Amino acid sequence: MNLVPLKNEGRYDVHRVRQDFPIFQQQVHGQRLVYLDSGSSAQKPQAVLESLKETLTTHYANIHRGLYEFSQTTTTKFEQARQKVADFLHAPSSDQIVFTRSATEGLNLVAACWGGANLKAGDEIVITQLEHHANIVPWQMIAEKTGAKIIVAPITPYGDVRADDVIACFTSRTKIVAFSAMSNVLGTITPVKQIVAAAKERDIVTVVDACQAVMHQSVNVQDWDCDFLVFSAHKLYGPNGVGVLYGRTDLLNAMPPYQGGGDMIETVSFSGTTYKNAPARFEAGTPAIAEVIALGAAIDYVCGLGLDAIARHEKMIFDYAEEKLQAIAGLRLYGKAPDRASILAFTLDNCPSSDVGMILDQKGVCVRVGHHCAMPLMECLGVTALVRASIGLYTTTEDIDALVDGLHTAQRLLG
Ligand code: ALA
Repeated sequence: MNLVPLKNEGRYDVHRVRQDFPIFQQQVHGQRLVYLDSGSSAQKPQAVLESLKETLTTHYANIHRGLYEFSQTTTTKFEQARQKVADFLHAPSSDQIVFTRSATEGLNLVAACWGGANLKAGDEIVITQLEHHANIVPWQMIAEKTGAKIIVAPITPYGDVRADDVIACFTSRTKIVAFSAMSNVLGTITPVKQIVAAAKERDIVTVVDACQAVMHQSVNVQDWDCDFLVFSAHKLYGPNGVGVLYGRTDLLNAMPPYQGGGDMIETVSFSGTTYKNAPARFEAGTPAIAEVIALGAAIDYVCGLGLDAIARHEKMIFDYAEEKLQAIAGLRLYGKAPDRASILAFTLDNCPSSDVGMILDQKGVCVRVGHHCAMPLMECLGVTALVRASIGLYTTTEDIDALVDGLHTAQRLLG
């Protein structure tokens, strides 16, 4: 990750930032809320809640369909949100931004539409060993339909994805490579540019899962030069029910639609239907209107804080957490890739991870426990479950201290 070296100059006032998140006014089991599960879904700032309320209470109407003022206003705000997403990703055009139901739907869309139209028996799809199920299962489904094969690039024992190991999987039959820019389990940051550059030389289409990356680093699709990229709004401090698919214009417009319905057609008759170009081509039906507009508000919010300032803050918290966790006897941290961020996964010797999670909950500490939607990675690490603490822009050193305190309690009760 390209960051300005950490200097904690006090410009990022996390305690003030936390006041933007109403949820932190609450207690859990009579304890201060310690939210260390942002990798699963991030909390929402007031600006996002207000945006939802504003759309729904002051000008709500369906979009792209009404000539009346409310519909025009809502349509304008919806399309402004699309432009904000395009600017956020440094996409050349907002026409390359497709709103889906989730990042998962975006990956399914690419697998079904691009894969369905372009893959044939014997073709190869390259993924890596640390993918989330959402970047494994859609490829398995299209491989089954088309006769294509999945090739899995290995990770190192440190949980690192080396570009050379992915590139070594490329053959004359490789048609597409799909990989995560940042692991949701180990925090590993992958060498996106190197993998994409090598794929381009071989005419291999590239798909980047940026669900975790997007909340911790600046993402530039032109710099990465990827063909497709997905992320979800709810991890970027935005609402649920909205995913973003970025795609190369020529690829998007050559793909068949994902679903049929309103808004994606040019003309419909019983003798045949013609389709609009992207993004409408892939946006059949009424979308999550207020939620898309609120994603725009979430982007304004994180950009207002500053992506570099957030990343520097999170790095400070990550370093603090790593040092504190490493000092706990019997705690085993997973993932030692040289480039990683914001996520710490671990086990406690002789303490079942689910029990650890329940004890932490009693202390008001929210973490995710289990396979983290990455069973093949778990198998490769030789574990069935990990405890995962994930850091957000509101995480404090007090949160980490509470986690450490809870882990000592778990050891006392379970060990
Ligand atoms: N993908 C989310 C996670 O890692 C749900 O927790």
